[in-house]
Amino acid sequence: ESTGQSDARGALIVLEGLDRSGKTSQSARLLSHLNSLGYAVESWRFPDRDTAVGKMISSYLTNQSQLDDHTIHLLFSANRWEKRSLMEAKLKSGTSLIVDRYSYSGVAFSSAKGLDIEWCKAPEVGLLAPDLVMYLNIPPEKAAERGGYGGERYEQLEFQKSVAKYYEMLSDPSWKIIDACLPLEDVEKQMKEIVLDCVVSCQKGKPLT
Ligand code: DGP
Ligand code: NA
Ligand code: NA
Repeated sequence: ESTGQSDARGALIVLEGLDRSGKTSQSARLLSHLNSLGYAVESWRFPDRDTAVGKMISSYLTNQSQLDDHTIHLLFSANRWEKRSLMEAKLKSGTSLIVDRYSYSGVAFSSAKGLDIEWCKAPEVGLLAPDLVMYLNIPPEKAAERGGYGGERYEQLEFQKSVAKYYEMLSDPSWKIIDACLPLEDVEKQMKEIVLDCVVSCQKGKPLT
């Protein structure tokens, strides 16, 4: 594969799903797969807990601080905005990004708390649009059974059920819905094929939006 062309851009690939749907381990597998094929690729995740905003988010998620629902919503969004220019630079320079959670998490999790969905979407407008959204689909009960949750704020079955409903509302026909209950290797195989198609079409000049 010719991956060194300076005019070829990278693909913005987003993984979404409930907590414990397997996004994080699939991200790692996709990263090493694309790397092994010679593609420039990085794995990112939101929230990015390393920034100053990310530290506030992390403290909230681990119940070390309390914040108004609107406030934390805007912090999650700000955390995406603070990475936007770097994201654009990476994509333009030909690096593909596999991103574990993005705006859809922002809207689904906050709407699940009862915030107005349109209000939740507003601060996301102007972030880069993904080239591909893969949704790891798992019944909330199944996710909860997977070695239990880690104990962070949102990792509760009833809440995750509500998040799932909002994801369903947000999904559109362009999303690739992956059955996350299948064995890890089967999920991986499906995702690799979808991701490779996307990376190749972006290299061929699909415009960045
Ligand atoms: P993770 O690091 O992927 O486990 O995400 C931490 C938790 O935060 C997880 O329960 C999902 C939730 N989350 C991720 N992004 C957002 C967001 O933008 N807004 C809200 N309200 N929650 C989010
Ligand atoms: Na989590
Ligand atoms: Na968006």
